[in-house]
Amino acid sequence: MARQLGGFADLGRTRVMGIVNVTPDSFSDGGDHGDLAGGVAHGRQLLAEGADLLDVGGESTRPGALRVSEDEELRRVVPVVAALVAEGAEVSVDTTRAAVAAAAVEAGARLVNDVSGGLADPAMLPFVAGAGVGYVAMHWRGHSTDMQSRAVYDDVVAEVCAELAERRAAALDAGVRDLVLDPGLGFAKNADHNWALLRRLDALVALDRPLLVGASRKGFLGDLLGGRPAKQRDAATAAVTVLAAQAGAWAVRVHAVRASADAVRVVARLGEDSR
Ligand code: PMM
Repeated sequence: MARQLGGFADLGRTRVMGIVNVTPDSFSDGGDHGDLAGGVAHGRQLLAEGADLLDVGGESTRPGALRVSEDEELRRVVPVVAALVAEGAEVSVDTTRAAVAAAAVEAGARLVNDVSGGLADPAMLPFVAGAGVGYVAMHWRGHSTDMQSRAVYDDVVAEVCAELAERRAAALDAGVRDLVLDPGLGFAKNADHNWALLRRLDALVALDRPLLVGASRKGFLGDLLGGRPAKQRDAATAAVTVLAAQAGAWAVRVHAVRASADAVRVVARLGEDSR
């Protein structure tokens, strides 16, 4: 099982990636920390809760969200990345733009988290290959403005795996070495699609790259819980973390770190006695 990623220490368990959304319109944090000081303070709090890695993003990808300009994305993301790196954090940048990835890597980010898997910006894969940083390729069928119209599958598990295998080939052909794959829960997927993918995490792990799972506070958990608002979906998120860790995921991407940090330790401890 390809659970480790070059350039990142083997923690002997699934990593917890804490989300630092530096956006005024993020669906789940309502822009509580949409500025530099707020973003940095939030990152610090997530580190204190046990985050292994902080994912800094400046463009909301919630369904229907409008795109922000590259300048605005740079303005939001780069100072927060630089400040958190200066505090010793391991940082990834959540962006589909090569120029933003480049500025964030320059500021010390070690992983590029691209929800488009290299499809949004043709300069992305060559940049990552040249920079020698890690790369997350997520399953994606188009920008958030109209992605839900693309949530059409005959067999969602087979199609997501096949499309991810294409992105894997494109990334490796471009020279990307340290590649993580992600099924992209909620991206051109309805709730049934998300559950089908979570039921078959083994098929995603079988793609033979480290796996990242991002279920945190997503709408399908709210649907399950009778329409509960985003910030009240963290226990369900931690339950998904258990499933992901048991499947051997490299990392989970979450808003509320502590519960998932505890959960990945429970799963790791359980695995120790069965070796
Ligand atoms: N989900 C969101 C944003 N970025 N990145 C990866 N790799 N995987 C995801 O599932 C993912 C992502 C949307 O969630 P947010 O708006 O709460 O950050």
